[in-house]
Amino acid sequence: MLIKNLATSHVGENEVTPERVFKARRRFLNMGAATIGGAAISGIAGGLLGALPARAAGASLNPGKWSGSTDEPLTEFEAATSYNNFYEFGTSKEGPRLNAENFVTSPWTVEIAGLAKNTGVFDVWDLIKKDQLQERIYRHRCVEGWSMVIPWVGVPLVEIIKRMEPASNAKYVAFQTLHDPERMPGQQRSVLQWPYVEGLRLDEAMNSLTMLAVGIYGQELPPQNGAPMRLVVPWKYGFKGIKSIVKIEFTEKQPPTSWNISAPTEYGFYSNVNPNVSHPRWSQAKERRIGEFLRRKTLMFNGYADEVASMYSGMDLEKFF
Ligand SMILES: Nc1nc2c(c(=O)[nH]1)N[C@H]1C(S)=C(S)[C@@H](COP(=O)(O)O)O[C@H]1N2
Ligand SMILES: [Mo]
Repeated sequence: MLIKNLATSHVGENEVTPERVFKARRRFLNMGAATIGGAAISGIAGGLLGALPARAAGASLNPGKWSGSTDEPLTEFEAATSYNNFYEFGTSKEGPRLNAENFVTSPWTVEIAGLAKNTGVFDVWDLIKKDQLQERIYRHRCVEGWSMVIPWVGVPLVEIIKRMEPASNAKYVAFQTLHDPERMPGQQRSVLQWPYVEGLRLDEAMNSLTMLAVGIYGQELPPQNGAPMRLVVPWKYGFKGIKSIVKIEFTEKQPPTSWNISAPTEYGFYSNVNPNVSHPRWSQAKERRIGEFLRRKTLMFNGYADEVASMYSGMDLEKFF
């Protein structure tokens, strides 16, 4: 019953028209910003923020550059921060920005638990050092069929994992979002089992592309994007990118994941972007880049096959979807 309702609420992008996003795109083009280089990002973000009344800009960050960024045009800041999935703050795309506006994310602690040497409770800004941040521009694709290009700011998860010294029997990493229905009103409804949980195999977590992000567009994450810290796994569907993380645990067994719990025939543990394996209710062959009108072909592993395909060699990706 619950699963049925849920399954219908997570619809393919072809069934919705993100009209406000296209409007935002036109405004953006009117600003005459045709190309955006890494250096111009904060200026652009500042300009777009200026167009948004009554919203304070997040604290700015000073990330170092990273050579692997895609050079595709960035999604507009406004679209990336107003067209979100974050069920803790409502199931619509606009809900998270409106309902998370006053979500307080400071102070914030993260528990590191399970099969590792250096477990404990850390302040998020002890875990993630502000002078070690990197900016990485990644493609971001939702299973619903839309995609974006986002300049994330954060650190490779592998650096944190190495500091924690996982035990030899640690095979997976489990992640958990804050559970606090007072502060996250969406948790007062059973649209998902709370708290939101996700997981990666240890080698996936330690792949150099996997990031813990604390910012976008040169500033701290807005609440709707998962402040203060969220996961970014660019070759997987967006739902693996768990937001507002309070716990990271090293485990021996494969951990449960929220979307798999809610609709196991639709969402598997791996959730790799795979144009050859359809979602049961719609094809994954194409996607709509937010801000563009024509769909484009979805790339295997979201275009990151060179970096990640070897982790899945010998696996039947229709079975391990
Ligand atoms: N805690 C939590 N994390 C979450 C979600 C959620 O509902 N709750 N939604 C996921 C989904 S379906 C997507 S597509 C991405 C969206 O990230 P964005 O809003 O920054 O684009 O967040 C993921 N992380
Ligand atoms: Mo998603």
